[in-house]
This record gives sequence, C-alpha cells and structure tokens, in this order.
Amino acid sequence: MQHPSHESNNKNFLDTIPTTRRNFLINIGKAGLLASIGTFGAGCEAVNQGLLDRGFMPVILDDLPAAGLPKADMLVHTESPFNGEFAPHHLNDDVTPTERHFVRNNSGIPERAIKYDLNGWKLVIDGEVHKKLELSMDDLLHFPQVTMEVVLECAGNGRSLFVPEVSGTPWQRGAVACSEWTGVRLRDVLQEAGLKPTAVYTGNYGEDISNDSSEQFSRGIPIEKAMDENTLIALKMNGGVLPAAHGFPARLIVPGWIGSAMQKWLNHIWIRDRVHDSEKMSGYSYRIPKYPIEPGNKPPIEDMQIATAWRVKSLITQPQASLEFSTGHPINIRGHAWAGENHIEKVLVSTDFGVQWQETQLISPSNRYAWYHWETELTLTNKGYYEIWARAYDDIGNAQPFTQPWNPKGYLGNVIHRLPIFIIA
Ligand SMILES: Nc1nc2c(c(=O)[nH]1)N[C@H]1C(S)=C(S)[C@@H](COP(=O)(O)O)O[C@H]1N2
Ligand SMILES: [Mo]
Repeated sequence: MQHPSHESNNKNFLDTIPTTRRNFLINIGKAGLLASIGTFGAGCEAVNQGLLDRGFMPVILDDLPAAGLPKADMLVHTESPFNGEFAPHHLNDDVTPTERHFVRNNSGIPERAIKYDLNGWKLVIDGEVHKKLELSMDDLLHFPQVTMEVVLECAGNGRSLFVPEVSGTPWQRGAVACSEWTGVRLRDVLQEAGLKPTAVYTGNYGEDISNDSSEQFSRGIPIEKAMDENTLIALKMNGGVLPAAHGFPARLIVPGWIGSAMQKWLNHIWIRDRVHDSEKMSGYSYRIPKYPIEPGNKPPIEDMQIATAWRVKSLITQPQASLEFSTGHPINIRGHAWAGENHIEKVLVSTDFGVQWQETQLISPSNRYAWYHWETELTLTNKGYYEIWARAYDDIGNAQPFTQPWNPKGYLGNVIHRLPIFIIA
C-alpha cells in the first residue's frame, strides 16, 4: 500500500502522459470509403441529415497507433472496436507488463483518452447519495492511493472452446492478465458522498461512444462489492499513467469479478436504488443460466442471472505450445492460477490425458486477488505426442472441468488448459 504525497503523485502523473495525438473517424459505405469526418458529432449529423443510407451508420476507426495498438505479438480479433489478446506463453510474467495486457473494447476509444486530455474531465457520483460529488483528478489524488495486483479477465475468455460455437469475440485463452493497479478505494469516495440506505447497486458509465444503435456500454456492481476495500478507481497501471486503451483517466478495478465490471474511461457512477438495469446488465448480456443447460439450448431470459465472480482457473505459460523436446530432457512447466473470490489450493498436471496427476509447487500471490504461480519439472522418456494438462483446485471444493459446460454467450469458460508438445528421440 502506498500513500504518496499529493504533490509528488500529481507530478509523476503528468510527467508520464505521452504527447498529444489525434484520433479520427471515418465513415465506410457500401461503396467503400465515403467520407472522412472530424468528430463523432459530425458523423451523427451526417446520419441525421440523411447523408448516409438507411441502416448505414458511421464506423469509428480509432487512431490505433496513437492508442499504442496493436501491441507487439498481439492476436487481434477486431480493429473496430479494438479487441486483442496474447498467446499463453506471452503471459509468463508474474505481473503482466502493460504491453502484454489484452484489450477489450465494446466501442471506440474516447478522444480524451487518446489525447491524454484531462481538460474538463470529472468523475460524477450521484443517485442515492447525500452529497453529489464532481471530482477532478486533483480531488481523486487527495484520497489515499492504494496499489495492488489484480487479475483482470474478460467474461468471454475461452469462448472459442465452446461447442457448439457461440457468437461474440472468439477469445482463446489470453483475455486475462494480472497487472498492478494504483488508485483510490471506491469505498472512500462513496463514503465522502454518503450512501443513502436506499443504495443497492452502482451504474457505471464511461466516456466511450457507441458506434451502433446499442446503448452506451454500462454495467454495475452491488453496493457490498463497491464498498469492499479492494475495489478501486484505478488511476495508474503498472506504475505508469493509465494507457488510453485501458481507460485513461480512470477505470474501475473490481477484483475477482468479470472484466466488464471494470468500467474504463470512467466519468459517472450512478448509485441506484435497484439492480442496475442497463442493456449490458439485461437479457443474455453478461448473464448465465441459473442451472446447467444442454449445449446449444437457450433458456428463457427469466432463467438467466448476472455473471459476477470468475471460477477456478489456470493457465500454462511455459513452455510454448507445440515445441519439440528430446527424450529424457527435463522440461520446466510453469503457469498461473486464480479463482475469483476464492483461493487456490493446488494445481495438478497430467501428461497422459488425465489418467495420472502430479503435484506442482504453488507460489502464493503478492496480495489477495493477484494470481498464484505454479511450477514443476517433467521428464518424458518415450517419444511421441503429449499434452500437458493443468487443473487448478480452489479452497471450497471446486476444480476445473475436463470439458466446457455450455452457456449461450460463452461466458466464464474455465475448462482445463491442454498444451501440446512433441518428444523426439
Ligand atoms: N467504458 C468501457 N469500459 C469497459 C469496456 C468497454 O467497452 N467500455 N469493456 C469491458 C470489458 S468487457 C472488459 S473485459 C474490460 C477489459 O479491460 P482491458 O481492455 O483493460 O483489458 O474492460 C471493461 N470495461
Ligand atoms: Mo469482457
């Protein structure tokens, strides 16, 4: 935990902001590139004036280089909005460097973030509070600053492993990371505003702009989780300024919970007297069936519930998949494990498709909600094709499944990681 003085912190903060860059917006039509328009507002105007065909909306193209995207070695799923992840062997670090953190955007990166522009920015806290707050960055830096490592994982991580296939970004295993986040406890800010007894949920809003007809991306968390000492309004990532792609100037960090709870480009927290009922909290969005369902089946909406904490999970980050090793040569196996609100008890590995399992050495996380590390050494004495399987167990009796239980949107996938290797004579 750090409590730097306001002055030094603020100076650091401004020193690390990169030079101003520009983003742009382009409209792409049936006939290809139609027009280049300076601002999103102008784009909307073009639509309003009927300059664009019906059903033909502007597509926001972020200035990706200005936002530091794509990152080197990234597997890019979509550029607009930008979504990209890393192969597991790129995630071997104990603390994920910023340049290896996946990026998941539902819409365009706000111009303010790309320009690292604090001008006019404030964080509004309103709704079921005694005192509405409008906090500047300076105001936020006056609260005690807290630093912790936190696993951040998209609810759809592992979606590509669902059978039958589900729609949505086909994340493999890399929409997860564990970086170091610094910021203010959300609790401290909510206490300053004074919660009314009617406060039950947050409604989180960011400055991102929607590039289709859907509502602006907004999710929320129960007041109990908002008041947890580990829930942060993060202002820094890995000791540096919060990058544009990761939510400059402020984002929520909601440890143990799915990434969508961690609103980026945060500028408004509406304290609700009911469960937040935005589009992304409703229907099949970020919701899972209340009971196990047959793969391919879609339960009625009333049988869906909000996805919250992650399930027990592990990742093999070493060796890289499909490498060749010689017979009798010891192989170092390493990875991470995490379990949402729970703790990891052990991680076992198998090289014979789950017949026999062996213990690994478990290394405790730096703080609650950071990932655990595990490692072991294996020697295979016969040539052939092998798979290293890793299976994590949490402290309340759960372990990773061998095949992926199914849900309509491919959320909370935690099937065991199978890593192929070849042993040659
Ligand atoms: N404002 C805003 N916040 C957002 C999102 C978004 O599209 N807009 N995506 C969410 C989702 S679904 C995830 S998984 C995380 C991803 O955070 P990252 O891009 O820093 O990895 O941000 C969350 N916060
Ligand atoms: Mo996500």
